[in-house]
Amino acid sequence: MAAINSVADLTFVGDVAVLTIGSPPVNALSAAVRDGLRDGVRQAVADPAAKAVVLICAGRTFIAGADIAEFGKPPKGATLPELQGAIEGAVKPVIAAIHGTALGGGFEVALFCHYRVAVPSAKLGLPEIKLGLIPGAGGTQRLPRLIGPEAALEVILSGTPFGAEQAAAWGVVDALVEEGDLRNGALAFARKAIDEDLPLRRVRDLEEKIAPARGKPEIFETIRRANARKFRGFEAWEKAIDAVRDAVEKPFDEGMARERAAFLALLATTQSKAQRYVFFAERQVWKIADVPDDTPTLPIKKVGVIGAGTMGGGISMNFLNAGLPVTIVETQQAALDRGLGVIRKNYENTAKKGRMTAADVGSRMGLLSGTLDLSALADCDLVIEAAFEEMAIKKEIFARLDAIAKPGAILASNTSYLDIDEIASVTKRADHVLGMHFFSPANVMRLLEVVRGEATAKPVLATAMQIARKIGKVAAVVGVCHGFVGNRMLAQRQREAQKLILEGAMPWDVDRVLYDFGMPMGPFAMSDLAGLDIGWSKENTSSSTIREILCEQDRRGQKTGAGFYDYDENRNPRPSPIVEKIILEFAAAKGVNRRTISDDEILERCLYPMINEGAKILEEGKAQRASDIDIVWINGYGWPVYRGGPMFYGDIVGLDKVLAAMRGFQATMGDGFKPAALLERLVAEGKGFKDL
Ligand code: 3H9
Repeated sequence: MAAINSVADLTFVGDVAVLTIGSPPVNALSAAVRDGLRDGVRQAVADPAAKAVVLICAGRTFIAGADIAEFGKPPKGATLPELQGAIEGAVKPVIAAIHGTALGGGFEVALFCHYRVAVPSAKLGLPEIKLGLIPGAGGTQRLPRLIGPEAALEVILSGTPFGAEQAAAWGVVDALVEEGDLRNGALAFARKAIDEDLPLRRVRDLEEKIAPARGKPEIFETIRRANARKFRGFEAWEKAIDAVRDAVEKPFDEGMARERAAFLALLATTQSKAQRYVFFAERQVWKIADVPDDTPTLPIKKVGVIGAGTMGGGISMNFLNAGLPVTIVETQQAALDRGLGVIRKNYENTAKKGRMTAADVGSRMGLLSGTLDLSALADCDLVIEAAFEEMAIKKEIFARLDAIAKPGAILASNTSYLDIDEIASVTKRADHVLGMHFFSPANVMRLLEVVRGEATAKPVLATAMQIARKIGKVAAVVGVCHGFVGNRMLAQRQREAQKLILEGAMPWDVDRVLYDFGMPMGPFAMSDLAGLDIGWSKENTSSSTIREILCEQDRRGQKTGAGFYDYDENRNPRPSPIVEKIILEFAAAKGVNRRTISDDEILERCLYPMINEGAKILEEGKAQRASDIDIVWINGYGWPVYRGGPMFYGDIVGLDKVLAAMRGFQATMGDGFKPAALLERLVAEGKGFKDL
């Protein structure tokens, strides 16, 4: 075995040279890997003893892409064109041997090769779009030549990997080899290439799959139209379509040059920077400073859920989907029946859409049981309480639960606001109590806030994180405070939104500004969807807010056909003259002198107080890192990923600008806008949240 460099080795098996890349954890295409590939292939090709070259990776995967951490830094090492020249231009067959995930630049390197073999479990794909990029090493030019432009754009625009079997069916992979025996399978293929004198098949030269699309711009127009909604606000996707159209219409080298230029331009955008930041943030969020990865966890084999309402039902579905038995407890038979019925209906609807089989519905429902008897939870390892949001009720439940649940069972509350420590105080196992705050609809939304109580034991916290991963959530550890991270910051935005419509804006103005910013909907559309009557009652209403007045007029949101907006029978919102009148009269009665409010002010008033609150959350230690807060907002509230989250956005705007605006608001509107000490400090030091 000869070392090419620190990550590449060249060995011989008879007349086949085997170039092995070993750069854990995922063999990303760093400068060292690029050097090793270029020099290794060159050396093998120059060696008269080699008749073919196998390119294979050590560890868990083939090259999983460019090294994302290298982006934006000065270029080092072999360039991709050099690498491409060495491999594609080799005068001996080069065969990629693929296991794990051949993604992005890794897949593109495999496409430089003359042949590809893979084990059936391997996955291939071009996920660059998820980083706000397009493939930059020929992916947009070579893949269409193998599978046609439409299928290539499906791969590129979805960013979702496809399996080796599909790859083989498409001819992207030339042979599937036995699972666990990749090296021998690849050697056998090399043997065949040598013995049968297989031609050096260069993907760049293939014509058959792209020729039929030539001179048919409508193909790309259709794809553009079909994707416009999904990609609202994103920049990269149209560049991907352009690049694939170039693959069809332009000579290969010109298409390559244009792809490269588009890739580099996207690399410099704030969007891509934000999406790459989120990539690492999503991985960081799992790490808890004082809870090492090897902290023991508790086995969770059976789950109890208290409450069969919307939340309890959604929460239960997560565990059923992961194959864990769930017992739901309710206080009334009717409520229990309704809750179980909704879960079944949800599954049946999924089955109707073809996303699940009838057998799947049966097996999931088979894991579910319902009861009115709390003591049925005695053998559960984890119980999640999703009862009414009132401290007295929660305390009563936890006291009873503590007496029933087996020793060592974890007791979690799905509270959105309440003090977990106070809830834990009524139990004799405060160390086994924490918050697991799901977001509605709980079976769909990816976010889970794991609320760490004063006394929560480390293995309990580690177990909650582990189970969150198992049910496919993104979990962020947060501290005990009113509304935790997400709702605490949301409250800032909601308060300002309400004030803005008194001062001069209309609900649809505020919503439009936030929608255009990239949020899925604005605060008033969101209120209408959730229902304006949450926490409202006919008995206690006093016309003291616009929301109360709307409820009094039975404008309680979408469900009553009217709220801040009027709705047609398809639930399409329209600005409401009635609401406009209500707002104007209410403002007049309050003596408010309405004024014109600019879109900029709406945005700043809604977002800067959130950023400021995020800074307070950080200084109080209620979140571990600014990027955790961003993960909460992206996964729980639909903050556009291309804006990186509120804290990232604060850094992009400039914290000095945020601070100056907060000071201005404070001077005119009071201490609700008092800047966080952390914000003051960071600005004084010329730093951003990224430097914490
Ligand atoms: C590209 O290729 C552009 C080209 O077209 C053009 C070039 C000119 N770089 O996810 P995991 C780290 S764009 C740097 O926990 P898993 C990751 O941060 C790239 N680091 O493991 C983590 O570090 P830590 C296109 C990377 O088994 C550790 O590896 N490629 C990269 O759940 C383990 O990762 C992609 O977008 C990277 N490319 O999943 C693929 N990848 O332990 C991105 C991973 O310190 N990667 N790390 O937290 C993935 O999708 C998943 O990591 C993968 C493994 C499926 C590979």
